[in-house]
Amino acid sequence: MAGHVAFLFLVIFFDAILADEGRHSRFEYKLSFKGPHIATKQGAVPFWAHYGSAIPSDEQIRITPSLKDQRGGLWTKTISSTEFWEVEVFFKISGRGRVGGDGLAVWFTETAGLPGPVFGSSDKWKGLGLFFDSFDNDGEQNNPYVMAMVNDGDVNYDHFKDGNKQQLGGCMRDFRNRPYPVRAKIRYYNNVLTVFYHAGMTEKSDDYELCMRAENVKLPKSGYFGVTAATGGLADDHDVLKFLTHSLTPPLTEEQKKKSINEADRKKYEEQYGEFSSKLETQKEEFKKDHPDKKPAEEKYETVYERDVRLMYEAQQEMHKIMRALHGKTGELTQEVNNLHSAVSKQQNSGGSVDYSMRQDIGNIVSLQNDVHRYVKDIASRISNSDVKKLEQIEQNIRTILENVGHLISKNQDNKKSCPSCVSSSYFTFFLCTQIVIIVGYALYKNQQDKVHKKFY
Ligand SMILES: [Ca+2]
Ligand SMILES: [Ca+2]
Repeated sequence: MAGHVAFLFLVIFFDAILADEGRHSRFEYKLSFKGPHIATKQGAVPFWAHYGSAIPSDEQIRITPSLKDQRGGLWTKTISSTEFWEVEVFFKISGRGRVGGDGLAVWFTETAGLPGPVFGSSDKWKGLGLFFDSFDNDGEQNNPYVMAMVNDGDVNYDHFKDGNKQQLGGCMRDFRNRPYPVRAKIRYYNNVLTVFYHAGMTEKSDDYELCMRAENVKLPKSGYFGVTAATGGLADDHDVLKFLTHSLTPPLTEEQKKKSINEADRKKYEEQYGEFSSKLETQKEEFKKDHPDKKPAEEKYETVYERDVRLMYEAQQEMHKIMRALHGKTGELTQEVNNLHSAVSKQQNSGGSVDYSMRQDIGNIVSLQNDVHRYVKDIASRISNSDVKKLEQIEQNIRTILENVGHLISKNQDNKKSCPSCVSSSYFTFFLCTQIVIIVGYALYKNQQDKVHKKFY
């Protein structure tokens, strides 16, 4: 007996060393669930599919209620392609009777199980089943019992003998009606299968004890995790509160270790990420159910923040474009006006008849052009002032320019014969109109940008 105990301690000791020094573990959120908010409003568990009597709720999934002949189950939708892994399951089996039934099973199988006779799942599975068998079918007074069984897909579970000749290993523990959730930690690493058991008498995470250990175990390299339960003539509530899966890979090299962030932080972030993903998935499913005709939110909508940033960016881009165009066009316009002016002066010097009022008009246009230019510069340099007054002034100037241009054009046409070197009136009008459009456009964008600025600050 003492030797046996010593052996157990040795096993636990070496396992602890392995846990500390060896494996690299990664949380797999698509193969896990935990509360709060396990279920969506419609009663689905993100990344998991359930069947039979299973009813997901906020904090747990009731795989069977304490009613006769119930079967229920919950399986991952995603296939796990990691060869080695560790699963921690938190559950409660409770019933009013001194004896309960039938029990609960945790699975890792090549294909997801269907409703069936083995603790709520199909027989002849390919992979591992860990059974929490409440009812003593063979009358050996060795139940409740925790038992691991590996099946290659050909064997029928011997329900009437509690599979006692089929087990890979196990331990006799009473897991019914415990004050806290009972836990099982199943580790499959380098073809060694280890099951640790937490009796649910405390909430301490380190109260695990070794239940069974087997070497040279061959499980499918990829498969589905599941948890199922069944009741018979006797019935218990079978509730699962958490299912946490980690993939296990060989330890990191020194170089990989240097690159990776602190292990504890990483685990924490992974689990947080898993929770967020799960929550997001829940919300997406709820949204889909509530709005069956609409596309997923992220395709169609942007957040308020994203929209504001986009508006600001677009407004600034447009402003830059307009400012560049304005700059270029103002230069061209000034050049044209100067040309016109010099043409008129030339004509005057050469003794040609010059309409005095026409020159006055041109002088007016130049002065107004300068006014407009000044206002634009002023607006550009001041962000917070109200632009309404200035816009009105600009508008007034533009009207005056248009009137003057009208006069100029008619006079220019009258003088066309005596002024062959003058700039064509339509060309000149084009430049003026372009400038007007640019100024108005700029002013509008300026206002828009101010609004966006005010929203932020
Ligand atoms: Ca049994
Ligand atoms: Ca038995």
